[in-house]
Amino acid sequence: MHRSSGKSKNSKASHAPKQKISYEKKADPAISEYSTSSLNWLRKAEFLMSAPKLNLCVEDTGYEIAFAGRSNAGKSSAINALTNQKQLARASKKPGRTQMINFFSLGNPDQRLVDLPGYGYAAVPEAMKIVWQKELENYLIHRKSLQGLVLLMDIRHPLQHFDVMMLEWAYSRHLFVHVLLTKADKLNRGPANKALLEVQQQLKKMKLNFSIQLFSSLNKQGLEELASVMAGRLNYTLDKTLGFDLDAIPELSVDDIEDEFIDQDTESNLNVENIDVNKNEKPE
Ligand SMILES: Nc1nc2c(ncn2[C@@H]2O[C@H](COP(=O)(O)OP(=O)(O)OP(=O)(O)O)[C@@H](O)[C@H]2O)c(=O)[nH]1
Ligand SMILES: [Mg+2]
Repeated sequence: MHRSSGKSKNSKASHAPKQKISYEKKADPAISEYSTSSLNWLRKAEFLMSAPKLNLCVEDTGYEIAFAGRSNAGKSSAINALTNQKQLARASKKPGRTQMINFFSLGNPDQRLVDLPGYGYAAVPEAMKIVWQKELENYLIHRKSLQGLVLLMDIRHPLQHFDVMMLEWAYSRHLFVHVLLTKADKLNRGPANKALLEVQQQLKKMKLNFSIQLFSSLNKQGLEELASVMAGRLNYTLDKTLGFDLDAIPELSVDDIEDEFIDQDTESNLNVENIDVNKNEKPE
């Protein structure tokens, strides 16, 4: 509701011709039709299989996009938010939850999302870590259907050593990367935008011209943007026969938030390399 201007009836303004002013933000109809339709399509996601190693993965045909990032960055939660399914990918506040390469089909086995185990988590036994990292590396190097990566970084600790390695490696392999600064809900809007700008500038300095956005699985910030990127990269074409109402996605209840998003933020037990905690972080 808009407040009255407080001007008297006799002021000049009251004699001016009345203009109807719309305060509604105008969305770009082309973008929003594609992104809402993409979200609709992503909701068809179904679990295909989990593989402990490359030669046990689903057939290497079609297109797939893998969600990569440090342990606990929010990869599994992002897949669940994107597909609007609470437990499609297994998220957990315990770091190191995802230990296999998990495949999800999108209404067609030749269009897939992949949830990868996280890297940089030092609290798993060394021998196990070496096996995981080796399998992850094998997958990333040899998988022909891999189109690119969604690289997730906690907005409060972006561009850690392994992230930079991953970005440079993807660039050298001509894979696209779409960067998500996750858990954006942990910062207020100003500091979140500042962090986005800073990471953008650092990527530019490294001559890594990748797309980047803010994201929160908790409040679904950035969902439409991510859906459009995924759909575009997986060759999804708009199906005008499907209607989709973004408002029909159920809001998370307080209970859901408590169950799914009690992020212990595990800096203390994560034992990852040089975490740089942002001073602007919201209080827990
Ligand atoms: N506040 C907040 N918490 C989040 C968000 N996304 C994920 N979390 C929490 O962060 C923790 C880790 O989330 P996961 O999705 O399991 O992270 P992951 O990257 O898949 O972790 P690994 O499988 O160990 O590699 C969980 O406690 C989530 O509830 C978010 O957008 N906001
Ligand atoms: Mg996971």
